Amino acid sequence: MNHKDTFEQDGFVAVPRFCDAVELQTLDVALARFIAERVPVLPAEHVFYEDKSDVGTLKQIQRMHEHDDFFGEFFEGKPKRLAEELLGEAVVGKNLQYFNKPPTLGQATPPHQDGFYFMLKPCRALTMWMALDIVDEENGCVRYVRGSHLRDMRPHGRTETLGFSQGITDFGQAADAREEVACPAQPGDLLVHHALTIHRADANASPTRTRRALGFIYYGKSASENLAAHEAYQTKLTTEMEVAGKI
Ligand SMILES: O=C(O)CCC(=O)C(=O)O
Repeated sequence: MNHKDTFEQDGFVAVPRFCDAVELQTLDVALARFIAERVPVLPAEHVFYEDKSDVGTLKQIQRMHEHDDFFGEFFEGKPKRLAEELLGEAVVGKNLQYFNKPPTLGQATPPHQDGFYFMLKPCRALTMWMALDIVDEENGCVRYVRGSHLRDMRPHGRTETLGFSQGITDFGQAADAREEVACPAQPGDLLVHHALTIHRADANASPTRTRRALGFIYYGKSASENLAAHEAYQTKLTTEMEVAGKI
């Protein structure tokens, strides 16, 4: 089956070796530079730490494409072309994110559907997730519920997880367990999921290994955003995170 057919049938597709060793090396250098030079001056709501008093616990960076030309150009390049092929329409790049789960500290990613955060009609969007480290069951690989994008949006509620503020409140139904697929990945391997596909990840149980990845979000041109609701939610969330001392 080609990537588009697998994506449409399962709601996710794995693309091994999407980036080769040379591209990964370039991305790693750019990422190290970004963390050293840009992160210290980014708005607090774009950078999350497991422990904000310890810069070694960096767990998420938002909107990297807006803050750096290298990542801006990468975002408009080959991941975007693949997004257009998989969605079958022109797309708009919305977010380039960095994810890490530091050893022993990296928290679980609650089960969720990205579309719940995106607030789109129709819900035509996808997320790509590319491993920068070896990612397996021990350090918290991504897990998808196969075929869940063909069913409805599930109810979500507030979580305490910084960076993943909403989780499915009735997760754990028989089909969730039966259809869940763990997706270990090597550096450079790409996973792509539909915005309605349920996914989650365990905490990083490794005492030594990081679990770093880049995320790319693209919306189909046919999807309309409820911008007012989205901005209102982001503002409320930022206030809550500040009050809780998390950012
Ligand atoms: O890195 C993770 O654990 C999950 C990332 C994720 O949920 C996403 O990119 O939509």
